[in-house]
Amino acid sequence: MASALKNLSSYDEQNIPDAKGIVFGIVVSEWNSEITHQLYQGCYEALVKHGAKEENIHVIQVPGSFELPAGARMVADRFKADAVICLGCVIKGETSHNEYINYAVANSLANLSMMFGRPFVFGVLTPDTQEQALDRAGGKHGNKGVEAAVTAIRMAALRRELGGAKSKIGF
Ligand code: DLZ
Repeated sequence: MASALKNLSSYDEQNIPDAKGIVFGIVVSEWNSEITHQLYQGCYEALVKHGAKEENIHVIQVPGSFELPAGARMVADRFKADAVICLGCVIKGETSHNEYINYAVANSLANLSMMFGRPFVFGVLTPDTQEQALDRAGGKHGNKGVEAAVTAIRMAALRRELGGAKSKIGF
């Protein structure tokens, strides 16, 4: 299993594009806030570390992960965000509610990405236990908020690059 082997959030910091000039939206779910606030912290710090301006990072909170896509749409419309990062944590319970939420959020964010032609990043933890969540929110397996930030920067920069005259991208 991949998570047993490494910190899932490690990445080559030298190969991340400059985030200066990119407008970001971050949508944070209030459910399991002790986890999601850690994800947010990691995400925000990673964006700033790679050059994002604080005035270009727009943050809202929504009640639960199910509301992430609607919140993401609002942020995209209101702030003309180049990339929207959605942060949540859905912990498996006794019923299958987690599956309904996770599939709905994943599908909706994929649809938004296609509709808007810009990244709507799935930064939602889907653990079986609180411990697994903590491990991925600044614990031994890193911080998924950082991964989500890096993905948003890379995809927004790719879109920016494709708008230019280059004929080869990523080589
Ligand atoms: C209802 C619910 C449950 C049981 N569990 C979670 C969870 O683990 N993580 C999460 O982000 N949200 C949860 N929610 C709330 C739903 O996402 C949503 O806010 C409500 O169903 C209202 O639409």
